[in-house]
Amino acid sequence: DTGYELWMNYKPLPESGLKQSAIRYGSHISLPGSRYDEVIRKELERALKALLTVTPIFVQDNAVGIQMSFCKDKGLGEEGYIIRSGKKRITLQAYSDAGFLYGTFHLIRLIQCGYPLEQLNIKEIPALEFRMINHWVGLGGTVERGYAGKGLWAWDDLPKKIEPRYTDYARAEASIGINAVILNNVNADPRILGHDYLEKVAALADIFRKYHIKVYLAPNFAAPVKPSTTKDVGKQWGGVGIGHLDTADPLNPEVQKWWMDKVNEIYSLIPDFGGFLVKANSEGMAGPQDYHRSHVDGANMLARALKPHGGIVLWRTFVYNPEIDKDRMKRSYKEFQPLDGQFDENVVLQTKNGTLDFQPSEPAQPLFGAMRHTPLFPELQITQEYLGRSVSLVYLLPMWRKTFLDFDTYCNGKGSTVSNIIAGKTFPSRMLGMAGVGNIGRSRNWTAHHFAQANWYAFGRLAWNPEESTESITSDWIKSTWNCDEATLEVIRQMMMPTWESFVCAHAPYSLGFTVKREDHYTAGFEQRANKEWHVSKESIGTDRTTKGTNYVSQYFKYNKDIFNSLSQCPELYLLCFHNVPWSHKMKSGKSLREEFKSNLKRGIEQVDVNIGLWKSIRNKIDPVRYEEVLESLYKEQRDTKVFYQAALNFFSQYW
Ligand code: BDP
Repeated sequence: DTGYELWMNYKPLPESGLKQSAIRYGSHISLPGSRYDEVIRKELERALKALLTVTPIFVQDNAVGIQMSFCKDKGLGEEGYIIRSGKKRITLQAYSDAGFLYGTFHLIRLIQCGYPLEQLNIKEIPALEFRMINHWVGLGGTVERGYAGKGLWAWDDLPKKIEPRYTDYARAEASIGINAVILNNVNADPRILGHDYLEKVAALADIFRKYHIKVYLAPNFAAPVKPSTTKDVGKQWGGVGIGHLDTADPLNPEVQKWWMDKVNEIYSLIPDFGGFLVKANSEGMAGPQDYHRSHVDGANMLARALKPHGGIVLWRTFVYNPEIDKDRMKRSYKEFQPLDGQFDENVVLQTKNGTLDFQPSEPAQPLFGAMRHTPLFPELQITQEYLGRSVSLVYLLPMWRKTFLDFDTYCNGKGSTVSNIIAGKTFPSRMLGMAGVGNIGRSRNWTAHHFAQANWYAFGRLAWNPEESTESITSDWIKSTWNCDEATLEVIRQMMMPTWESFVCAHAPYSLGFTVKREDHYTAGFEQRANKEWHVSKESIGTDRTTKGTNYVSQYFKYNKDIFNSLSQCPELYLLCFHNVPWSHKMKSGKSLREEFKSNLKRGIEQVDVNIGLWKSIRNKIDPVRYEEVLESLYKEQRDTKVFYQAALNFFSQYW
């Protein structure tokens, strides 16, 4: 095994009653006559041959086996399905084509993970309609914040050369319910909209369509501008536009026409193109504010070009400006909240889970719950930019749950959790979705660290259902990636579950943001960051964001504002993000902050040590190649964590 198969690692199931019953069902299959029949047939053949050593016979109509057919239950929508079983037959029903694709992968998962098949009564409808992966791939092929090799798309070879890997990629995404991919970096090279690149994009779209995946692009807002006159627009690209205009002002009719024409061109090549993801007026990228226009002007202009074709605009809210706000955590809310209700109906605001910037731990972005008339899609970062790259084993699902999805915003009183809000349960929303910044590259096993596959998997399952239990997502991943052995399951679970917490203790204690070097976001950067990003002295540590400090707390609804504002009530996880705390402060453990901080710094090393021992204990259960590769990753993590620990200790000792 190399890890290439990901969680679709179909291996013969051990002999058992379950296997026998799966064989009975799996021997005869009737397909529904859907757009995805070909893909479904191939997947079932592949899975059942490997899992059950059965070559299924495909029949027209069957009284035994697996039967797929359309049903009239409109409520299932475009992607939902029902799986039911009786003694002789499993029926998979859907109202629309894609339901069969997702239902098939679900059924395979049940067989692969050893669930009993006799009494199935499953109804699945995705909670979110847009389940998206963002690829920060540049046109040169490198992936911004990617740690698994170059980007998947071999731009130079496209559209002529189609790699089999593109299909394998689409299959992997479909298997976890992803239905949208943004192909290029949000720090967008304008050339992505050139006709030559659009043809490459169209070639990928042709493959992804077979798996019910739509493609989107990240355009550069300054694209309409002539290459030569754009020097000041958009620092990141030196203002290299691809158009013929002198301006990208969204209210200029010529600019609007440029985008209309461009969008028409895109749809002539890709009729089901999804839309645009835009990073504007953020970290030097061009945007409407360069022309004294607002985010609304910019987003709506693009939305109007896409509207006739059914496309959408995902406008990012990741903005900060140290020149205006001393506390950069305040900017996004200040800039976007007042615009609620002004965006066109096909505009979504794509918003990072936390307020700062994908730190190991941070409180949820207060915009969630505060914008009732604008759809907000969370942007989670699957790639471990600040969480140990593809070196550290850090399982992100517990973080996504605890710091984000389960966070109760109190926007409609108790129970207004982020997961309820994003699923449209707290107040209605025109569009529901979730985006994840991918951790995938050309590395043989896709994510470099075998365990980083789990974060990709968990994201997909969460995007389908933000309330799916951590327990079932985790055990499904382990069983379908490694094996169904009880000891394997238990040991791997024990390895994964505490990793986020221990990583935070060792790298960003109590949500102290930015502890790594600016250059790499990986090695210890305390000297660089101290008393710039956060305060530290011999007396105290942390940033005062209370009403007496930067007053960031006031962006939260009252309940949370009061809790975060109070030193005694603030969850300790967020203590140093909200408060400047004396080293002598008594923690819940009874220890002083100084003592607890110090002993917590060691938790990173302790966790790796434990994980090495655990991993070795299942040596005979794991295939040799992956066993060795994981062990090697753990040793590298151990070395790097020790170096980080030493740097932290050296730095903080000056203040203790
Ligand atoms: C930061 C990354 C940077 C991204 C930016 C973003 O360091 O590479 O371009 O976020 O999300 O975390 O736009």
